[in-house]
Amino acid sequence: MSERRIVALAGGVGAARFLSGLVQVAAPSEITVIVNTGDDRDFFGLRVCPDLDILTYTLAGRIRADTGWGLEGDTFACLEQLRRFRDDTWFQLGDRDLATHLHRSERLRQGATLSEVTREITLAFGLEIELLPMSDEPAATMLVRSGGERCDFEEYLVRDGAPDDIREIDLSAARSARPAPGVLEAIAGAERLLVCPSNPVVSIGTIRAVAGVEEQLRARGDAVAVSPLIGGAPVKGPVDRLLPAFGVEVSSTGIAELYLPIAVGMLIDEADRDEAAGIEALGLRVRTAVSLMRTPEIAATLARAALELADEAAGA
Ligand code: FO1
Repeated sequence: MSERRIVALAGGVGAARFLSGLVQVAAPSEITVIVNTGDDRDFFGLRVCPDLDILTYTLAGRIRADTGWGLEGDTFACLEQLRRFRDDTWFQLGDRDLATHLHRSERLRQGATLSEVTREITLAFGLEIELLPMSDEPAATMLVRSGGERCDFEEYLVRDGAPDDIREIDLSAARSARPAPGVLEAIAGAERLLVCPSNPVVSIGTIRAVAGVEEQLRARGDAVAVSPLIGGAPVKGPVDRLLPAFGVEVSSTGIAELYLPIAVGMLIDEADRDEAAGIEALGLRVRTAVSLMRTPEIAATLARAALELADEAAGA
């Protein structure tokens, strides 16, 4: 069990599985997670923070296992009833999940910051790990589709099923958002800095876009990133449709190039071992590992490998 201060950059499902491994090999009280809020938006007047909730529910052991989001055993009576009044009910918000959004929305209306409410919610779920939203200000990722229309990330991913029609990814809201309190300090003070296996563009790229964050990450340049690809394909989510829109090759090598300015090493799946030499030639230390986190044990092994690579790079 390591006692060093670990900071991790995280998006949703892949990061949640990785972090449930990390808390087995490092003390949760020593871990701070900086979480993407680019997917956040209102549904029915309620503020929904998908990645913060996916991490919270997963780390609390309450996540819905088959989807990787929402609460296990949840029901959808409220959503069913809403269909009587409207047809924009494409985002599956369960009845118990709605309690989180109701509480968060009222606290925000009372003037609490997203950081404060996130702390209340994670403590209510008994978490010791610290989740920091990347910003307390609006930072929604917007996508421009091939016909020129703009939409938010959940409209693209869930309403439209993530088609291959992205013309542009607009992170300008993140760029004009200030980092939440503690974010820059956490990065500067971290003994080990990890990038979870999340979408490098719309989960990690959003965190990097927040004012002042990229400079901090580059000043350190010692992050260890876990590739979200296996055999050049994403385990979940639209990485293969988003990377090309960002001008990045859909491979661990392409992702390595994206992370090069902030990283010292990278974990890639064993299926991509033939890319290891090329990634090392870029200047990154590379380790291959089993990265399909089918069990908590596999997640713990992956997290341990990431920490060992970070220790090695730090000369520990
Ligand atoms: N993803 C879906 O593909 N379909 C859904 O209906 C859906 C509902 C949902 C509700 C709450 C929540 O926290 C996440 C939810 N997600 C759903 C996941 C989400 O769209 C993405 O996984 C994250 O935004 C990307 O990390």
